[in-house]
Amino acid sequence: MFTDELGQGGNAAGGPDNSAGHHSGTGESRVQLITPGGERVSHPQYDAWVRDVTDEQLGSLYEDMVVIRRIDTEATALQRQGELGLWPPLLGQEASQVGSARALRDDDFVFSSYRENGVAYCRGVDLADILTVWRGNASSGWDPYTVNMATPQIIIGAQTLHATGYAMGIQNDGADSVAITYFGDGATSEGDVNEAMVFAASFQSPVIFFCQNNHWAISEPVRLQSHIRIADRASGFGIPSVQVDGNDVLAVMAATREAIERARHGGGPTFIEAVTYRMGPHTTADDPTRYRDANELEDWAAKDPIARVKGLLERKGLLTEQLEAQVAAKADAVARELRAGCINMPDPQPLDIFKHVYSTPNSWLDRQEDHYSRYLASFGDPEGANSEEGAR
Ligand SMILES: Cc1ncc(C[n+]2csc(CCOP(=O)(O)OP(=O)(O)O)c2C)c(N)n1
Ligand SMILES: [Mg+2]
Repeated sequence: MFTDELGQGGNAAGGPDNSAGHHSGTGESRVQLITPGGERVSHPQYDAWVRDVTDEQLGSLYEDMVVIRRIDTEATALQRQGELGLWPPLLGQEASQVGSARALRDDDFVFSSYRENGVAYCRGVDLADILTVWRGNASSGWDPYTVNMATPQIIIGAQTLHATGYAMGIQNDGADSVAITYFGDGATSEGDVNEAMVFAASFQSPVIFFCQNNHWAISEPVRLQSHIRIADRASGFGIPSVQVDGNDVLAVMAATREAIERARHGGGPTFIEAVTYRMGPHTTADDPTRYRDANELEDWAAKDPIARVKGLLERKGLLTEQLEAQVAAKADAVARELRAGCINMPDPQPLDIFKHVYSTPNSWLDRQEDHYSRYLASFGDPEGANSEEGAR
């Protein structure tokens, strides 16, 4: 087992709350390369996977994380201002998303849940397209093949099956790309995720199971879902696994690169548990103060993923005024673009609901469209706004 090879000496990400009451069956350590205080600590196995990361690239990872946090803040504000129906914040999970997404090649394919808006940014998804669904303007936000990332899955865990199927396709094609699927701690209790792991292990498919253990599945704490570390669940399927400090962008990158390399060279699937924390509500419709302790939030604020990279840059003398200004300018520009893209998004027309249902003509759907269009016309809208012409 891969987990058995993990060194015992590495320090866990933080205080005892990190395990959220888990009873670790194996006592394996959590991979960490940057401490919460911003100190780079060496790791016998994982240092090698990020040795090539230059100072400039470290600055760029920092920029990504700041920008992603800004996207999240801006989208939350847009929801509060009535411009979005709902938003699922990723606050606190920036390192997990950036560290893993930046380890991918363009021809790798991502299958995510609704919370990986930071991954979408890294894949190059158009900013407004990230918001389309949350504004209620369309059933999905972008063409998956332009960025090699499927549109977010709301059905918990279903995307792990899609990723595994895609990975089996990669094998059939004889290609060396990989599929990566993102899901939460709660999703690991779903049948879909377990079935996906059975198939991935049986066929040794090139898929990475990337679990962001953010400690909560809405109001359900992770300790109720699993009495062992989530990473240890994978061994029951014969899938090598690793638990990393999910608030440590370098540790996440190192573990993801290792898993990708294994998958590219016929080594099959890997399960990564990135231990992080959902600092905000489940969605903007949720009030976490009703079910969780404020102390928990305070403990995790001390392990903030952005603060620790900033700390590392500072220790290395890389946190210059120029870098700070450049990062702030980028975050401002992205926030402006996101807001403008949201507010200027054309409203969908009633008949648009029939678009993108089938890729080929479908007589059954055409008939419904015809009925609906005649129904709309029956209102005799004088400006034609609801007529078929007006709708197109
Ligand atoms: C199959 C299914 N069951 C239930 C839900 C309702 N639901 C939405 S989010 C969620 C919790 C998911 O928690 P987790 O997997 O930890 O992901 P997180 O939201 O923490 O990122 C649930 C139960 C759903 N969307 N799909
Ligand atoms: Mg969760």
